[in-house]
Amino acid sequence: MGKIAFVTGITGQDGSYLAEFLLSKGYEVYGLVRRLSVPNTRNIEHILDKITLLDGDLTDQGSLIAALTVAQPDEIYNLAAQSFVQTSFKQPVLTAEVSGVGVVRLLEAMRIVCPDARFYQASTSELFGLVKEVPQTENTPFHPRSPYGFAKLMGYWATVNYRESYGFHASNGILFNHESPRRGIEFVTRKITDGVARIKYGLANEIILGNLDAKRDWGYAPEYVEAMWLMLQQEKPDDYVIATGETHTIREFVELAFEYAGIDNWEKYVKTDQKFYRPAEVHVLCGDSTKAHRVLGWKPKVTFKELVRIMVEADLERYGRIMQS
Ligand code: NAP
Ligand code: G4F
Repeated sequence: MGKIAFVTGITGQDGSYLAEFLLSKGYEVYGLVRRLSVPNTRNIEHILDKITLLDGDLTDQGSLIAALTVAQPDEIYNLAAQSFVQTSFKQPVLTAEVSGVGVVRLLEAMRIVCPDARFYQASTSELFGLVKEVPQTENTPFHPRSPYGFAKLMGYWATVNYRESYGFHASNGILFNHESPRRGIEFVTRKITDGVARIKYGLANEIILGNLDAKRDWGYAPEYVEAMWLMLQQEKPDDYVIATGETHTIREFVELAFEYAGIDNWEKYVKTDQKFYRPAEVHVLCGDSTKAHRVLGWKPKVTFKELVRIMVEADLERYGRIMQS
């Protein structure tokens, strides 16, 4: 019989790719979804008949216990979060409730319902924040720079503590930025590729951004969800950095995106506005995933240039279809 997986955040970028991946491995997949006034199942529309959705919210303890009781999973992937750093400055308490205390609620539900399941926590390179060294490894000290960062710090340590206190098979994936055509439109990469496609089709004449000098280590999301699964296949739980080891500025991403869309003089179209700057910036992220390569056999394949091309082409195609209809 196939294994059973329970995925929170299944409607998001990573949750949807992970669900596809687990189905391809023969898993029975349950996904936690919260009630929204307008349902948001766009990313999982194509697999809705193959998965089971359960109602619940990371802010509601009882719903997590009830969902796990129904699913009885072998593996739990906690991908749900208030995941947008900019919003976390405006809604710090909500972010702490969902992305921090929410992890504790899910671990408690697991302790009550299925303590022998394996647990994955979606930790983040935002933990490194004001970085103490470049590149960052599993041993680099943390210094989060946002409510999102300090909420995720709680989730990270909750995961380590349930492992140490109760012998849980609980692992943290410290994932650096990873993108795809399913990336939310408010994140900088997708905002750029969506904006470039609009400009190409004459639907817009500018993109307004914030800090173009920040540097990120950007990988391709479908490859990163495989690393999550690999962590839970190990005999022992542990924490792993997942990254490409390359870092690029937002400006470089912009330049390439315009180039792939065949639009010259990107400076003509890109403006900046203070409202997209953050009260505290994470200036540079660059990860060293040597441990993941050594233990999990995981290595990224899609390069920075390929990633930009994939995202630009997807948005051009999408607007092409809209314009034809
Ligand atoms: P995403 O696209 O923003 O998806 C977030 C998911 O969380 C959505 O399914 C959302 O549901 C759900 N969610 C939000 N609040 C919730 C709540 N109160 N209860 C239950 N579900 C809730 O994020 P992603 O990019 O896939 O990232 C997945 C996880 O990895 C997140 O935890 C993120 O913080 C972390 N992470 C991401 C990256 C990255 O570069 N993508 C890097 C490191 C870590 P709705 O559809 O209902 O909004
Ligand atoms: O795309 P971003 O919003 O992603 P950020 O803040 O790095 O967070 C993402 O990656 C984390 C992993 O490191 C995840 F944990 C987190 O959940 C999320 O997925 O911003 C990237 C950079 C920042 O330095 C920001 O200041 O782009 C800069 N930026 C410049 N102009 C902008 C913009 N960011 C956004 N969102 N919008 C802009 O107009």
